[in-house]
Amino acid sequence: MVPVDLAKRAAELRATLNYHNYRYYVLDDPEISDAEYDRLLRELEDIEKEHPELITPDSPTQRVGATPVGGFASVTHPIPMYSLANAFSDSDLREFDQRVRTAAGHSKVEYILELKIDGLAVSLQYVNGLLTTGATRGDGTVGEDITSNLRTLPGVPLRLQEPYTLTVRGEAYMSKAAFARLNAEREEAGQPLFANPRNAAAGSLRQLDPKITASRGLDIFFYSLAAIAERPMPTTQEETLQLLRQVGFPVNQQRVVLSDIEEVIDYCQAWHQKRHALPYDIDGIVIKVNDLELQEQLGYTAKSPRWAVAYKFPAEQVQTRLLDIVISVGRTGTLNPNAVLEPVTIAGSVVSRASLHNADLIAAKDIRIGDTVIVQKAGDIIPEVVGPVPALRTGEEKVFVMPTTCPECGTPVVREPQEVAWRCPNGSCPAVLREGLIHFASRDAMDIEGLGPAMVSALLEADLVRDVADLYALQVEQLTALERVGQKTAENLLTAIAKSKENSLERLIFALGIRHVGAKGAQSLAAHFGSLDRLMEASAEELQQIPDVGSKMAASIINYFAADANRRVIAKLKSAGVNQRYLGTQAQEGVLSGKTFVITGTLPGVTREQATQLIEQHGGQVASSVSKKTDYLLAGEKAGSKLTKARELGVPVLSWEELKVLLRSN
Ligand code: 0OW
Repeated sequence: MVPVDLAKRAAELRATLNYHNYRYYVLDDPEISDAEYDRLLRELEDIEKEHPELITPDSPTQRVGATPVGGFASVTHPIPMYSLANAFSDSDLREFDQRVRTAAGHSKVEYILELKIDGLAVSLQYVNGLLTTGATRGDGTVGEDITSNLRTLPGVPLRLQEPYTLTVRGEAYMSKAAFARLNAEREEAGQPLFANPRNAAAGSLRQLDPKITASRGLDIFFYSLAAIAERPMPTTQEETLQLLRQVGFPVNQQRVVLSDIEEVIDYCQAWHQKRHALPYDIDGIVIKVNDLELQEQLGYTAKSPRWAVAYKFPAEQVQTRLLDIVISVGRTGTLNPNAVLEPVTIAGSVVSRASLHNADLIAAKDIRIGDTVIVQKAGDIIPEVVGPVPALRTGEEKVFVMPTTCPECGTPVVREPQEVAWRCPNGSCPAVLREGLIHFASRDAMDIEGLGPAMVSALLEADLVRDVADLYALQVEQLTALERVGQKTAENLLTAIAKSKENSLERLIFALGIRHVGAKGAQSLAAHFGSLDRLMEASAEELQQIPDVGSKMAASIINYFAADANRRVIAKLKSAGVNQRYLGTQAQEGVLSGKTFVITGTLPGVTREQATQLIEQHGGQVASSVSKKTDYLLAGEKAGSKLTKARELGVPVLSWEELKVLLRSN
C-alpha cells in the first residue's frame, strides 16, 4: 500500500515540474535552475520506481515511452491540414493583398506576419488537457501517428494549463546548433550526414524508437488552434497565439500585425537578412489575414487557404556547367527538357538535374549546351536553371534543338496551337504508358504497394502489360520470371493489385490520369455520377453542372471517353472486377442527395468540417462559393458576404438548427 503522503508528494512534484517546464519552454522565463529541476525530477523518478502505480501519463518521467510495434499507424485529421501558397516577389505579395481586399470588399486588411519555421508540420489533439494523439501532416488528410515521438519534445506539453479539449498545429524543427551537433556525431560514426535541419527534424520525428527522437534535441512552435470545445474561438490569429501560449504551448514571439502591404514587403525583406542570426532556419514569412471571420469568408482552395501566403526568401543561386539537355516524356506525352548539370550544392543539397520547362524558355534565355549556368532553388524543392553566363562562353557551346520525333517511340511530335509544350501523340507510346502506370499505382490513385517505377519498367520491358487493365491479368509465374522478383514479392504484388479492385470510384477516376482531373475533381465526379458508366455518358453541359468542374475539365473528360482505346481499357477493368461504383460515405439516397450547400459563419458547437461531413453523409455536396447552383446556404454567427450573395440570388438560408430539423424530419 502506498503511504498517502507519497502519493500526495508525487502529485505535487508532477505539478511543480510541469509548471517549471512551462516557464522554461513556453514563457522562456525559468524560475529555478536546471540542477534544481533535475533534482525534483529524480525525486519523482525514485517515488515512481518504488510505486509504479503512482505513474500517470502526464508525468514528466513518461516522456520517453516504448517503441510502437509495427511502425506508425495512420491518423485521419478531422480538420484538414492545409499547405501554403507561395509568394516569391513583392509583386506576388501585392497581388495577394489585392485579391484579399477585393474578396473581402475592404480597402484595408489587417495581416499578421509570422516567421515561417523550416521544419515539419504536426497536429496534436488534447482531451481534458491531456495529450492524446500527435501526427505528421502527411497529405493534409491522413498523417502518421507519431505520438510517442512527439511526447519526447520538451516543448510539447503533456498536460495543458487548463483541462481543455482542443486540436493544435505547429512546426517541429531542429535548431542550427542541434543540427551541427548531430552531423558532427554522425560524421564521427561514419554515418551519412543530414543535408539540412529540416531533413534532420523529419528524420528524427519518424524514428521508430522514441529514445532516438529524444536524443535529437527537437523543438517546436505552435501556430494554429483548429478547434476548442470549452471556449469560443478567438476572433484574431494574434489572440489565438496568445491563447495557445497561455494554455501551455510554445509560440514564436517574433510576429507583427500590419495593415499596409508595403510595410509587409519591408518586413519580409528585413528578415531575409536577419534570419541568419536566428538559432533556427526559417524559409520565409507567413502572412495571414488576422481576422478569423474574414479568414472563413475567404475560405480555401483544394490545397491551401486563400487568406494566407508564404513569402519565400529569394533562392540561393549558384553557377555550374550545363553538360547536356535530355528529354523525358511525361504521362500526358509532353516532352520535358531537363538540364544535366555538373553536380553542385544549393541550399544544403547536391543538385545534378534541373527542369528547363520547355523549348521556348530555353530559346528565350539563350541557354546552350556547355554553358556555365546559374541555378537556383526558388522556394520549392525542384531547382531551376535561371540562365547562362555568356561571358564565360568558349564558342564550343551548342544551341539546343527540340527533337522532331518522340525519343521513346519515334512518332513525330505535335504542338497544339495555344500550347508551349511539344507532345507525343501516340497513345501507346511506352513513355506515356510507363508514366500512366506509375500514376495509376501511386499512393493517391490506386495505391498499389510494390508497383513503383522500377517494377513498372520491368513489366513493360517484359511486355507483360500494355495498359493499366493488364495489371489485373498478371500471373505469379510471369512475375517470378523477372529479374530479382522472388515468389514472395510476386505474391505480395498480386495481392496488392487484387486489393486495389476494392478502391473507391474517385480513386479509379483519378488513377486513369484524365488531363485536368485531379483528386478533388475525381471526388466530385464520383459523388455526382455514382458510377463510371454514367460518367462516360455525361454531356459537357451535365459535367459543368458540378461545382469545381469547369469547361476545360469537361472537354478533357469528353475527349478521354471518346477515345475507343480508353473505353476498351475501362471495359477490361470492369470485367477484371475493378470497382466502378461510388462507395463514398454519402448515402446516395440521402435526403440531401443532389443538393449543393455552402457554409458560412461560425456554427454553434460544430466545426466547418463536421458540418460538411454531416451534409455529405446525407448525400449532399458542399461547394466553396455561392452561385446559382447553390441549393442552400448554411449560415452561422457573423455570416459574411456569402449571406449577402445568397440573398441577392434568392438562395434559401438555413441555420444549423433548421438543418438538423430538416434531417430529422425526413
Ligand atoms: N512553418 C510555419 C507555419 C506557420 C498554417 C495555417 C493554415 C495553413 C498554414 O511557421 N507559422 N503558420 C502556418 O499556418 N503554417 C506554417 O507552416 C506550414 C504548415 C504546412 C506547410 C507549412 O509548413
